[in-house]
Amino acid sequence: MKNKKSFVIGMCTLFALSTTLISCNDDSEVKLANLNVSINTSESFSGVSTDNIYVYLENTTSQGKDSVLTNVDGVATFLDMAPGTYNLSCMKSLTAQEASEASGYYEAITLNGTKSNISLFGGVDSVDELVLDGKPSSSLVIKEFYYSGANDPSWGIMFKDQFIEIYNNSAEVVYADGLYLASIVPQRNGSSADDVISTLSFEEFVYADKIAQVPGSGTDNPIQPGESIVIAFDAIDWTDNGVKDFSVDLSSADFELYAIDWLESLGRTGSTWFDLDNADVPNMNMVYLNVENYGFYSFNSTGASVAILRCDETPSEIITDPESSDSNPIYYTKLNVADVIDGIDMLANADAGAYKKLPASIDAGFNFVEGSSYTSLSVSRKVAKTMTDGRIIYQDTNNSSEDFEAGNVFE
Ligand SMILES: [Ca+2]
Ligand SMILES: [Ca+2]
Repeated sequence: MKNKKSFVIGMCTLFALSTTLISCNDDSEVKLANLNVSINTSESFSGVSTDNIYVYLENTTSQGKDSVLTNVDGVATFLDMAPGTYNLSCMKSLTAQEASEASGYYEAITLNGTKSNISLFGGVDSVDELVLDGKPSSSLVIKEFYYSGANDPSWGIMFKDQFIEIYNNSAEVVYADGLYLASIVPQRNGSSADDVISTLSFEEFVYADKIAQVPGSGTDNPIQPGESIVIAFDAIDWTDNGVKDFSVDLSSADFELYAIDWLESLGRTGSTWFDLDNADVPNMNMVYLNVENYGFYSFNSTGASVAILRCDETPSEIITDPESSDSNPIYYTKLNVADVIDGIDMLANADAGAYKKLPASIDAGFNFVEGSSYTSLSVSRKVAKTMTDGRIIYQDTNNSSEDFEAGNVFE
């Protein structure tokens, strides 16, 4: 901070009303001002350290700027400032780890605190406050994923009750319109002794065998902060036939995965046994199914990886699985890792890490449910923080080993 000694002003009449000023002679010396600025954090970032942060004080007339570091109590003290009007500001950059510990949002973020047009009066010690806050861009997260299928002894449900829940983890409205939901492959996940580890590179691209898209023109499907949407494979009340201890009621799902009409429009055939259509639940727009006939958009019940994405153009680049045979080629659509908003690797068991198909930038770990398929177990994201208004922020460290836990889907 500059060392301010005195501030002489000719227009002393400006300050004539201040009782703290000394008498006003031709070259009178105007008393200077002191200011203590306390830095606090918004509720979202409570716990972030406020010491050793530069606080800037800018004179709105001269644009002269001073800066002072906060002490261990988060207070910056400006001494001997000229009376006048000032703008206050401070900022602090958090690493992804620091942001995660404070807020639950795992991404590097810059917090800012500003206040405009504060007045300093000569001879008066003032106090003020700045609140550090920031808006994370990570907004939609996979909150719950149920791929395993129902532990239903009658085998009436199988995996028809699969669903995924996508949650708005931010403080802003997010529109689901146009969001892509991709089943990430290869499906080999360590559940079979015949599974081979893929030779595909998962750094820049990931690969899908099924892609669907949330319908809408941009603002038709708002997700409020702390709210979510459920996308069901078959939007049926699966608890209806005395099987409520095994499954869930999906009849009020927000969207449904239904492929038959789309397949038939392409001259292909769907599956009326597995793929049901609740007329009251809007259908996702089908984009890609790698099975020519009798296909449907479900998830692999022995362990499924999934991603949500936003893409500038509809993904359309097809590749062949290098581990598939010439006589029975398996096709995938290539997706840019940079387009992925959230994704999780759910594999067969604790020993299946070699079958990961998402890069560490999206999911540094993996998770699973005990027993693999037909367990009535889903994986759910852990709670990171509950705001005073009740809004929950879910833990998102881009590591499903840490962020998710398995539990009964019907509880
Ligand atoms: Ca369906
Ligand atoms: Ca429907």
